[in-house]
Amino acid sequence: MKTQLSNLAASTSVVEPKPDGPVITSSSNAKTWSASDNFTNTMQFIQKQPTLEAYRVMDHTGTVLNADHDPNLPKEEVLKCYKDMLLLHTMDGILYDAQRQGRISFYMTHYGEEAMIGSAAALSPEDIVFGQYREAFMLVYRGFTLDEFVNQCFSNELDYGKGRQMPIHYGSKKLNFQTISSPLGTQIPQASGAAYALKMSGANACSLCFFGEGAASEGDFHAGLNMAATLKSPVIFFCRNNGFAISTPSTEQYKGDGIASRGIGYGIDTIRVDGNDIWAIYNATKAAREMAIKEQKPVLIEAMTYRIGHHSTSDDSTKYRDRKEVEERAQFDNPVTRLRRYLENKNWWSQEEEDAYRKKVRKDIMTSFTAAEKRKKPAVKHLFTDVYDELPPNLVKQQQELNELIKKYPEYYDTSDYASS
Ligand SMILES: Cc1ncc(C[n+]2csc(CCOP(=O)(O)OP(=O)(O)O)c2C)c(N)n1
Repeated sequence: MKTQLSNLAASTSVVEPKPDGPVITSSSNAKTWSASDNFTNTMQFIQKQPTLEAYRVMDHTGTVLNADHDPNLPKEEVLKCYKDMLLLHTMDGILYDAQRQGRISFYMTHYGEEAMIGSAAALSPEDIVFGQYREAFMLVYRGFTLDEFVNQCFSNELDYGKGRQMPIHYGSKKLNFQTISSPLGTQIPQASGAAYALKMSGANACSLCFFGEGAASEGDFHAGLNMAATLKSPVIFFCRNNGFAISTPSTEQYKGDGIASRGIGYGIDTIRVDGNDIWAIYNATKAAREMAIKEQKPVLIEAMTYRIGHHSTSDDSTKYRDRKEVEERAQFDNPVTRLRRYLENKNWWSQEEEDAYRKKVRKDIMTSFTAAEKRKKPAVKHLFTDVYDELPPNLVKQQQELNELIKKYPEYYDTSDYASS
């Protein structure tokens, strides 16, 4: 008995932090319950809390509902956001069609989610962004060039991934945008880890992690949120709730109050916003960034929107949802139109400017597109580079065999389209 008690004491003793280790401060209201806490003799199971409302600044006519919430950004900044939306929209159209013509292998559009660019405008360039795959708006805003976009989609010799990834797996060290990896949810604990590193280094920056409501069903979502909450790490978890995970509607994805209720469950400051309202997204992200950095803690934003496009070029959404529903959404609650009306209300934009800008970006994209399509594919040797610092013997052997085969059977292994180095 004596031994058992001393074991118990050992297992509950407080571990002193090592003097040279990181100082971790306890944060939340989670605590050990004691006799003085709240107890009741009423037996009650709680099934539902009131549904969280979505914060909105501007309605579908572009009218700001409460002037105090208008971020009142300068004209140039608002125009940048709008022009970036138009560029994204035009690029989506061209690259989607290019896949249909068999010129690139895959593509994903952002139709209906263009207002997310408000999150880009609210961040600082040093904030580290982790995307899921539908976040090219962040790169457009941060200055990823059209050449960089299309070189990646064509997997040509200038693609940073050297042709080893599918289209839309963009990444940019220069722009603090981590390369996309499509296994769902993997970016979430990574973003928590990056935020913890920022905290440890005392940086004046946060990480921001995008994911869909579908990806929030992955175990990584829970690990990532809990890690950030308990370690008080400056990360903004940004859920794009567009109503679908490919063909699975969100009604079949969860039974609770969306993703926001889960943030609260993890003790994370949470807000739900109108995901088609650029200013709601901008204000929420700006405030979240300030809280995350100043108070060193995670924040969760759930942006409610609607995926107007198909999931990807591998999907035909008319098989599982009503075409009319999609058309109505596109027509009556379109984030691009909303911002355009805001601009028109201020007399900052005209039909002539719209026509001229659309024409210009189409031409610019086509110029990059034509050049990228003509480029060689990455050198064959890149099948073997970048994983190991020094190639292990089995890969050295495979590379030799491949080179011999290419030499022996040039009619089957035509490498003239591939760069030589
Ligand atoms: C671990 C894993 N499981 C399944 C898939 C296949 N998959 C790709 S996208 C997707 C749906 C994701 O939906 P959501 O997170 O809501 O993002 P959205 O596409 O709507 O933007 C699924 C199931 C995957 N890529 N990774």
